[in-house]
Formats: sequence, structure tokens, C-alpha cells
Amino acid sequence: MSILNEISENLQKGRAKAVKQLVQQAIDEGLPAGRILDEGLLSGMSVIGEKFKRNEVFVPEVLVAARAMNMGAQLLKPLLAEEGVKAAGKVRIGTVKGDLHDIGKNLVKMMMEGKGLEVIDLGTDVAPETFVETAINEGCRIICCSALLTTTMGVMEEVVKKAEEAGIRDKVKIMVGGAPVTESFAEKIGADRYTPDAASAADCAVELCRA
Ligand code: B1M
Repeated sequence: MSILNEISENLQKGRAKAVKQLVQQAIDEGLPAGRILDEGLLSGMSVIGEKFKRNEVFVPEVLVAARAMNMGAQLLKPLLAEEGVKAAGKVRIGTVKGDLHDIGKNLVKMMMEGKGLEVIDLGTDVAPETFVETAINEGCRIICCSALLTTTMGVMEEVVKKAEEAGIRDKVKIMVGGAPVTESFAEKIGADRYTPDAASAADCAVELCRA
């Protein structure tokens, strides 16, 4: 079994320590951080997601897999950043109010940092006014909203409205994403960009910062 498959398998079993060791081994063997992330950690998490959908695994298994993923990802973070191209720009990121899912949001953050962006993480359950207030206070150019629930994606529209009310709509770009979010939804609520995954979100943020 390749080391990337081993990472994926151990992640699915929630073996955080083993995942951490294997990720370190893969780094030592000279595998690129992006490959370890995509073919090891992300591939394992996507298997868990599918099994969760089919009720083959339940919340506790998902949580331990998520913990293993985060432990492996911590080791990759500085390497992704090292490989990244420096780009001027500050990004605010958070998962919207009512939503506690943060694995995808953390990945987006990590990929953005890997591109040399400064990312300020507001965490989960972030109120629309918090996105806007902190964007003003920190002078950031992009607000990134993540939502994983159909019941919380509507909060993104409130973020757009709050930015308009605060008079910063022309100064700040609003990016949205997360499993239930679509291009047409983003257009409908007046967001600037929708991206389907962490890597394209990072590319998009760099492009917006350079524009
Ligand atoms: Co939740 N959950 N969950 N959950 N959970 C989903 C999302 C669900 C689809 C499962 C299902 O029913 N099949 C479902 C949502 C249904 C819906 O609304 N359509 C669901 C539900 C219902 C719930 C609860 C309500 C369950 C309950 O309590 N009854 C509850 C809600 C809690 C809350 O938030 N208030 C809940 C709780 C949880 C856990 C706490 C157990 C855990 C979260 C742990 C954590 O995040 N720390 C959890 C998990 C792990 C999942 C699944 C299994 C996996 C989500 C995940 O992390 N995926 C998920 C089922 C699934 O996806 N198959 C599910 C991996 C991650 C890398 O993908 O976040 O999509 P994702 O991010 C991607 C892209 O979407 C994109 O980039 C990432 C990678 O490339 N992306 C962006 C994300 N944000 C972006 C922002 C961008 C751009 C791209 O720009 C700004």
C-alpha cells in the first residue's frame, strides 16, 4: 500500500497519531505537501463523508476522522505556505452563523495561506455583522463565507446586505462556498464569487487581490 493510501485508511479509522506520523514520513520522503493533502487526507475524508451519508458510519467516527485530518493538516500548513507565491491581501474567513462545520473552511484557509495570503479566521457560527465589522477594522479586501447546511446558507445574503449598509460593498469582495452553495445561489444573493473547493477558492482570492 502506498503511503498516501495508508494516510487515507488511517484517517478513516480515526487514528490521529498514525496519520500524523505517516504525514511526517511522507514529508520526509519528499512528497509534495499538496499531494499529501489531496491524495491522503482529503481522499480519506471524502470516503468518510460518503459513508456518513449512507449511515455506514456515525457522528463519533466522523469526529475522530476530522480530528485525525486536522492533526495531519497542521504539519502540512507551513509547507503549503512555503511553496506559495506571495500575494498582497488580507482575507477574513468564517463559517456563517448557526453552522459549526469547519473542516472545509479550515482547508480553504490553509490553501489560501499556501498562496501567501494573510488569513484571519473568525471561526464558526459567525454573525453577518462580525464579518463586516472586522473587515472594516482590519482593512481586509475579501470576506469568505463557508456554509455546510441548507438552513444556514441564507446567512450569506445577510453578509452581503450588511456590507452594503456599512458602505464597504465596493471595497470588499465577498466569496462564498460550501457543499450546498452553488454558482446560481451566489449570483442570486449578490456575492462576488462562488468556488467549489479549497484550491479554487485560494486561486480566486489571489486573483481578486491582484486585480
Ligand atoms: Co454535518 N452535515 N451536521 N457534521 N456533516 C453534513 C454537511 C450533511 C450533508 C450530512 C448529511 O446529512 N448527509 C448534513 C447537511 C444537510 C444539509 O443541510 N443539506 C449535515 C447535518 C444535517 C448536520 C447536523 C444538523 C446533524 C445533526 O445534528 N442532526 C449537525 C449541524 C451542526 C451545526 O453546524 N449547527 C451536523 C454536525 C456535524 C459534526 C459536528 C458531527 C461534523 C462537523 C465537524 C467539523 O466540521 N468540525 C459534521 C460533518 C463532518 C459532516 C460531513 C460528514 C462532512 C463535512 C466535511 O467536513 N466534509 C457532511 C456530509 C458530507 O459532506 N458528505 C455533513 C469535508 C470537507 C473538506 O468538505 O466542508 O464541503 P466541505 O468543504 C469543501 C467544499 O465545500 C469547499 O472546500 C472544501 C474542500 O475543498 N468549501 C469552500 C467549503 N467552504 C468553502 C468556502 C469557500 C469556497 C469553498 O469560499 C469562501
